[in-house]
Amino acid sequence: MMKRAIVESTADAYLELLAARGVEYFFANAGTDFAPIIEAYARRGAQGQACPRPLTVPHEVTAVAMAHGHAMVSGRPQAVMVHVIVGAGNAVGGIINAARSNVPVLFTAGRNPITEAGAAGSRDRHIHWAQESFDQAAMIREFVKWDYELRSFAQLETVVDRALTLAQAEPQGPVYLTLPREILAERHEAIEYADPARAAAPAPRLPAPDAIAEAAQLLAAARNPIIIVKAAGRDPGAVPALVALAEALGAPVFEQFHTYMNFPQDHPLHAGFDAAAHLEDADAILVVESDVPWFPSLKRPRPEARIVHLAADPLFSRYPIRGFPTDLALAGTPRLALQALADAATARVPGATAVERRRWWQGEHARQRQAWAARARAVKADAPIEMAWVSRCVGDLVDDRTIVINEYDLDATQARFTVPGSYFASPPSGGLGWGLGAALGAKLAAPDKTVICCVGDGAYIFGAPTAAHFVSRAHGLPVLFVVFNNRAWNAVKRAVQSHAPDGWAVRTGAMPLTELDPSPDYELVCRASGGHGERVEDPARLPEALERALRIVKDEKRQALLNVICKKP
Ligand SMILES: Cc1ncc(C[n+]2csc(CCOP(=O)(O)OP(=O)(O)O)c2C)c(N)n1
Repeated sequence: MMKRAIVESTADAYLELLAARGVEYFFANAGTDFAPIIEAYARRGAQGQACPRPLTVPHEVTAVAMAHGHAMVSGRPQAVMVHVIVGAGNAVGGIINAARSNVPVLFTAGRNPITEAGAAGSRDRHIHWAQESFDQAAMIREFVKWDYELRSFAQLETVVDRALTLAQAEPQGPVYLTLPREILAERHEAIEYADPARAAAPAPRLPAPDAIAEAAQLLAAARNPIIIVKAAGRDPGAVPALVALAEALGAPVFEQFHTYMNFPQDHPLHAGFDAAAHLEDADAILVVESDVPWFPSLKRPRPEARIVHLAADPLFSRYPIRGFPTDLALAGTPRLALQALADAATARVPGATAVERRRWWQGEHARQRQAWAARARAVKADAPIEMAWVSRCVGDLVDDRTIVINEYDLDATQARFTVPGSYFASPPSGGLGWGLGAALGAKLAAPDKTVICCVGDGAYIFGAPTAAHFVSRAHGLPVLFVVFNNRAWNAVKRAVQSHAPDGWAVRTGAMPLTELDPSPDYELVCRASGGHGERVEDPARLPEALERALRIVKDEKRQALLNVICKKP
């Protein structure tokens, strides 16, 4: 059906289309290029017309991470708009994260006026000369699925629909649209467009039946099959399918470097977070949505082990190098492919075999959990506080309505995630600064859930905290932030230790470029935006401090931050 909407400009028509296509939020960090957009928002607001809700986000790192966080929870792409090349420059790290996480984002930037005079929107600020670039998308083209510059009003519907469908086509990811000010400012009276859209992302895909049968046969024939998974839980529907497959095989599931909740941690076949010790015993390995199932330089499977990779893009085709041995690659929607494999495996694996294997792994599962619990008990009274204890205390707060965003330092062995869509960890690309914004975006997408954001003190600083706390207050997004404060970049220290275990840095104890001392009073940064902020140094008082903070988040709907002073590495 065609719809006709009254508009005043291209910018106005653009907002009309975004709203019609279901984009709910417009995360914006504005500049002079936004003038026609802001004018259009004002008109549409005054006249009661639908728009994506505009949110001022005073740093691009936060804006992109919010769109990332929203989409990873809701599954729906949102719009981000930043200021020409300089705003895009600040956003690049976040776009790299979204790309490597396969999260759809409609990333947009104003395009500096091209004309020096003569058009509505021509240059009228001194920056308009220096902010033009030869190829605005160049700085980010490698990490978006598509980029385009809006060239005329006539193509607006096609461009918006193409951007949104490409972002949502598997493997999903960000797209980049630049919006020249003259085009946005052009006067128009109406736009006619198809409503609903005549554009669609490809439907979910199942690998060919004979490939499923071959993979099922390969796994069923194994004596000791194992499953390694990282990001299948990006689609919460993949979790029950993975459970069905693991049960059909009686095979353990290792969440290796996991970025999502993929498999219930309390399931007897959940075998923890490190498959390395079992690689040599495995004669068949199913690698599910995992770019890095092991480190070949440290430990690899036996050469004769048969290996199946299953993912939307099992070759990880945007990675320059990735050479994990592969006997069979299944490309398709993990939810469908895993269920098909489960059905095919059930028919091939004798029930008694699955039960016997499961019994063995169940014992392993129980031993593991006891060891993890013992670790928390052993350090619970340690001062300065051990991160394992912080993790256990945070883990104890997790219920069926909790979402945890983890950008460093929550040790998943000390928590128990059992609900799909309840746990999100740093993107595979590891661009720091993601956590705070992702938590705010998650809260926006799931306002009834409790959102807890775990960050290292380093990650906290990268997350543009003043902007994040501003957004929390300004847009009513109460989140509990827990800063695991070890006053260092321990990840960098660990890299030095493993690079040169007997080297100068280890022997002398001198590790320049890794210290975050003196540590700021991070709790005050949250308080500066009306939040609750508390510093915690006594391990015994941590549980009550967490509960107090959580009550403030839930009852008073105010953000809270605990600055937990942890042992310095
Ligand atoms: C944008 C960006 N810059 C630098 C790094 C390198 N880096 C990886 S981890 C890390 C330190 C993180 O510190 P913190 O959050 O305090 O956690 P910790 O390592 O102390 O556990 C750094 C600087 C990165 N991943 N991303």
